Amino acid sequence: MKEDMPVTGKAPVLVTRSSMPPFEEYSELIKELWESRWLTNMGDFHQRLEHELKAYLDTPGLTLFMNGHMALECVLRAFGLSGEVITTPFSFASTTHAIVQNGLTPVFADIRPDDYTLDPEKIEEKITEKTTAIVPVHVYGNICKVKEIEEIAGRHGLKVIYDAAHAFGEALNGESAASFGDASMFSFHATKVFHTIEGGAVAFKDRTLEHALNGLKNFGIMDEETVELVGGNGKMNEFQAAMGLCNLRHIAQEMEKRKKLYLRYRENLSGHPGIVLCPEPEGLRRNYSYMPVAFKDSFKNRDQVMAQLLEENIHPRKYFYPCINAYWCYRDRFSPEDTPIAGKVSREILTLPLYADLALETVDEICRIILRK
Ligand code: T4K
Repeated sequence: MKEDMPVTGKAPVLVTRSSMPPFEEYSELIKELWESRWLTNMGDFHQRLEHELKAYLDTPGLTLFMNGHMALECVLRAFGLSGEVITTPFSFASTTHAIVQNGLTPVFADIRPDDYTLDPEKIEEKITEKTTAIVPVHVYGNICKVKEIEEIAGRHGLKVIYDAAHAFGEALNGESAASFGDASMFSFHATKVFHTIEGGAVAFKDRTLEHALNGLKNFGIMDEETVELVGGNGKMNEFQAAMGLCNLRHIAQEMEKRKKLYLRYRENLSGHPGIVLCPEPEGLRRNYSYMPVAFKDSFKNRDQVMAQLLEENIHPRKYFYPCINAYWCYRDRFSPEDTPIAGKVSREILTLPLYADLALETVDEICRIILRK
């Protein structure tokens, strides 16, 4: 959706801006498609990208999808889950919608107040005899308390499927974000640090999952005469895969550029009472995809900060407000009061502009506006 732009004469600064590979690189690659006429259905670029991403994400199994949401829907389906799934209300709509679209019941547990991920201490009290899985989110690239979550899951025989939409290329103590739990979904949407225009993937360790995921994304068709299961169409096409192959060549520089901006924000904003930045846990290799900042009323109300920035044609976003359990489409089904920390954070947080070609001076300007009385 395009934001309403105030007329200030200045070019708008949006929350993010897609990075593009050099035009010649992409056009050179897609030239092949005019010759082969093989545009989709797991073509050559699709296979190459799967292969390269397995290496980059250090995962034995990976299946590409047309977008992250479809990847999440399909992996939940592939595990044959039933009943209830414990998840976080502090995320993008996709996380819960994927659970509901599978005919499962989401059960919301509250989040941790510092890194906004699902709080392991709140999970156990939500487990019932109907619970079959936990779907935590590495929100803003903050890696969840994976050890604690997986220990609980192990004790109760639950699957753990991470929504790792924000965690591409991250690692914790040398372990890839793709290696946690039973499976992880990554989003390669145009707004992400690594993108395939639209796109996504499921990473997994158990190779038997590959068969189910490949079936689910292609109508359950296993060969020309065998339709093994009731699947849909979730295939990534060759133009998307080619974009991924190009962008992967530049991912290190992409993150390096973002890191400089991210650190500049931190330098400018840290140490101010009432401005809360995410913790930087030791051993976390970040991808610098988001710049979330929480504002306490003692400093300035979040909506006031937002209004001041909008006046200057700077467009941060309220990722993620409202919480999912307060969505209109889920009215009467859930009680947002059950997750008070998520509710509070969603009212305090703002995601500031961050993308590779943002100027350091613009970061400084954004911070000046924020710090203004
Ligand atoms: N789980 C989580 C935790 C997620 O955050 C997401 C997606 C998913 C699952 C699902 O993955 P996908 O199915 O999307 O792969 C955006 C993205 O569309 C969405 O992918 C992302 N999360 C979410 C956090 O942000 P919107 O509705 O805010 O997008 P939009 O159109 O308002 O764009 C935001 C800004 O991005 C614009 O101000 C400018 C910039 N932009 C946008 C587009 C479309 C570009 O620079 N290029 C573009 O092509 O959802």
